[in-house]
Amino acid sequence: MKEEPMETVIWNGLNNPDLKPQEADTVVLGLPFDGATSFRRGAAEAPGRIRNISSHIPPTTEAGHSLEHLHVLDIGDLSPVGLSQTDYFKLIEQKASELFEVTFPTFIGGDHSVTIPLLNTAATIWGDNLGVIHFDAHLDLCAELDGNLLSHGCTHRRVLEKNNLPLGQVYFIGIRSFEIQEMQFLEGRNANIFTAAEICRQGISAAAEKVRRGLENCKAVYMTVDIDFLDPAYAPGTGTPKPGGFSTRDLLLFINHFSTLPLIGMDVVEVSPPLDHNDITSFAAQRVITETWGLFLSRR
Ligand SMILES: [Mn+2]
Repeated sequence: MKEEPMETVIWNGLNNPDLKPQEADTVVLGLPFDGATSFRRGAAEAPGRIRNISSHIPPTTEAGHSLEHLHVLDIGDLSPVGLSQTDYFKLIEQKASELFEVTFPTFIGGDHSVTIPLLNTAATIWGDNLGVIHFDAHLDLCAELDGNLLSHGCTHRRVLEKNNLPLGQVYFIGIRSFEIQEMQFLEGRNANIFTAAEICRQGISAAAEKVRRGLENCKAVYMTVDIDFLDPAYAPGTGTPKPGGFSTRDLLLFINHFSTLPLIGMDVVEVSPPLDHNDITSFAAQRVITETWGLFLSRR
């Protein structure tokens, strides 16, 4: 039996390596960096693993819609080897800027620090027209963590202080962990924080509708999915799991609810294959990515 080359079977058989980025509905870029974690590593292996398992999944959504019309281009990984974190992030900004200009980029981390250059780039392009959906157990609003200003716990703090992205346009969904310094930062500030407990009380649809209404006037919305938004039962393979989270079904319900928002790009971060069991976490990430494509890109 003749084996298909790997690059054409990944992404549910949708990847077309002959496309130019501007011809693609989405360009996939792996960011295999896990040097800014506060606890356990392994997220650098996520892009390769998620790509790999994507090869056997049919090009359809869970609602039974075909994705075969989508033009997907996976340009591989942007390697951090030999670079300082600062230099690597400059490289990410450069690449992200090219991609945001011509397509819908799908970034695969990596730890959540890689979202710092991604959001900086998006905020530079869209300014205060940008809204952000942040699925996460954590706020990532630390001033520093373990002495690292570019830690995966500092993502939004760095973006907020550098650019003109207002705190009120970031929606923090699924939060169930607070650092003391984050609570101090939030004193006297209005942040859109939807805690896991509050979402459970309200129900997913009611909470999602509040987020959707809050973002409906934004001209561009970026979605960052830290896989630890999910309960460790649904995503055991992650560096800083936090019990009391959500099912994969809940996450897909949320994303479905946002399908009318002008999504301009996404990332999925913090999947750590060495900490995973039977690829549960990588499969969840893969599903989130292709369901998001089905919901948002099919209309383009
Ligand atoms: Mn997190």
